[in-house]
Amino acid sequence: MSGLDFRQPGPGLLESGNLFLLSKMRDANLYRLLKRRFPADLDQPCLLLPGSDVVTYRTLDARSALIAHALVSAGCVPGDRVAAQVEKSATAICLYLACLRAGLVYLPLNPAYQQRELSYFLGDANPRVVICSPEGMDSMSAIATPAMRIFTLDGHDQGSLVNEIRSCFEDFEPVAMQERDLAAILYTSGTTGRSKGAMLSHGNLAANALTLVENWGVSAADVLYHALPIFHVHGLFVALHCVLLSGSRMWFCPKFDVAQALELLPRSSVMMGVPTFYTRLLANPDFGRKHCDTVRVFISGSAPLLPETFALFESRTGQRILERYGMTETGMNTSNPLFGERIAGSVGLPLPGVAARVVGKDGQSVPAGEIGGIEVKGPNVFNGYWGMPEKTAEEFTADGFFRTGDIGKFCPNGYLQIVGRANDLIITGGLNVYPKEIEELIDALPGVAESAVIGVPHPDLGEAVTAVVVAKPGARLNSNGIIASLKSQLAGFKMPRYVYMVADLPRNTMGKVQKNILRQQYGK
Ligand code: MLC
Ligand code: AMP
Repeated sequence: MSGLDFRQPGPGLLESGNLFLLSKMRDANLYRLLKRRFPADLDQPCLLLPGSDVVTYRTLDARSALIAHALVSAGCVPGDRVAAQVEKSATAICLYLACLRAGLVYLPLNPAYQQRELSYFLGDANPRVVICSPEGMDSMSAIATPAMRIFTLDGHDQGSLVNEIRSCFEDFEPVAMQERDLAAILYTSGTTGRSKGAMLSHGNLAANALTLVENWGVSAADVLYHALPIFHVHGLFVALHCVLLSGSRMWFCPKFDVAQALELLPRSSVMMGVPTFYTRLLANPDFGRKHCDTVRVFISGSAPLLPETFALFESRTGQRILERYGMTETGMNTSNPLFGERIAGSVGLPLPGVAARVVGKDGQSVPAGEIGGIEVKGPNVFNGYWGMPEKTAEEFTADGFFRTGDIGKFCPNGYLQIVGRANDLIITGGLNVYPKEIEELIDALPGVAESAVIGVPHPDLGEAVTAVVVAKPGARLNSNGIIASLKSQLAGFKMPRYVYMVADLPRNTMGKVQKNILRQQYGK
């Protein structure tokens, strides 16, 4: 690999009109599209596992076929959901590809979720098959229904799922899909405390992936540094699809680790990360140009990248981070350009095929410079929320735009800037947390009168979950006790990092808690 010049941008992989061709394709199964873009020589590596092995395109193709057969043998038929709460591994990627091939709906779940959280997802999505870690088997069996088959898979490609596939065939003809047929359901936290399953179709994923490969010039010469989790849009769709669609390869790392990043970046050409990846790199005094010489583009998203981080990164490395904006429901919507000005604090221009507008309270577009709600429309925008037709209808305008819940403005040069969010969403280390879910759990603890959960600025995570709690008269409560009581009920990333006990919460004349005052008070 050392002979490759990674800095050369790849040629545009799409001729204009390809999206039109995509819409005319009789079979919209995403796997069929991906496979067509695999290298002609299937023995080319796709996943580079640091310190050990490589996984070739041929292996991905064969292993995903085997798993597809196993899932079908387990009783899955097209449209069935397959839930996976598994560590990041090559087999987990094959499992996702197997679902695409068999027309099954992939439902990835954060391994940090606790039984209470999982129980909701299984109840809501009613998967036909559930795959969990061997350690999670007992807990999963306790909440699964008798109709659900459970398999195990660990982070080292072992488990009952792997045992199940040994006797099957190494080919599997992708099931014919329409563009609107579901490929995946990804749960996003909801303002009411109830998570919503975003239904993403084969057409949504294909359209967004084709656009990104072209826009970011991803080519077979690229090597992506992949340290993101694979249960979210960023790591599973944006990063993986860019690699598979360009026939390139990636360092496939279990998680983000600065020491490993310093070792692998000089052998990479693209990095995709949440802002915490960048602040952690910058916190290492050794990090600098020598680690970035081969990298042609650093991409950031999922949470706001502070202009200070952008500037510091440029002064240390000479590279201007390319920030883009997306969400679970839409995939990627806007991006700073590969060629042209990348502006700090801006999420760039609408991607080709994506219409974005900023609207005022009356729903009408506002002129550049004015702040309003961001709405988007395009082939990337999801089908709706699983089992929630009313909620889906509420989030779309009459002319088909999706209300993102983000607040922003267009600058006169056409670049979009995000200035806030319409709701109380907290983004911590690129993961979303809605306060309501945590407030409900805290309020249910004995001795708690009420609580308010807010995000406060945090140098590493962007925002840190913070709880402000009022005890009932006479109750003896302390922050450690509250944290201990929440631990078994909440995924670690949702746990409050700080808990403050107060006599009462600030309220406005309507009686509503003034979270802005709390943010000012505790955000220092
Ligand atoms: C882990 N922890 C977190 C956390 N991640 N706490 C707050 N916020 C987070 N994001 C907690 C754990 O519970 C644990 O707590 C402790 O931190 C150490 O856990 P860890 O697993 O070792 O953490 P670490 O490896 O440091 O992970 C931090 C991270 C990771 C920021 C590198 O969370 C990450 O990779 N985030 C990326 C998320 C992502 O891909 N988002 C994309 C969403 S898609 P304790 O108490 O047990 O010690 C999207 C659309 C778009 O938004 O536009 O892309
Ligand atoms: P998720 O629901 O996890 O997909 O998170 C989507 C949300 O992340 C968006 O609605 C935005 O609020 C936020 N987000 C994603 N990318 C950016 C970005 N570049 N800048 C600011 N916020 C972002």
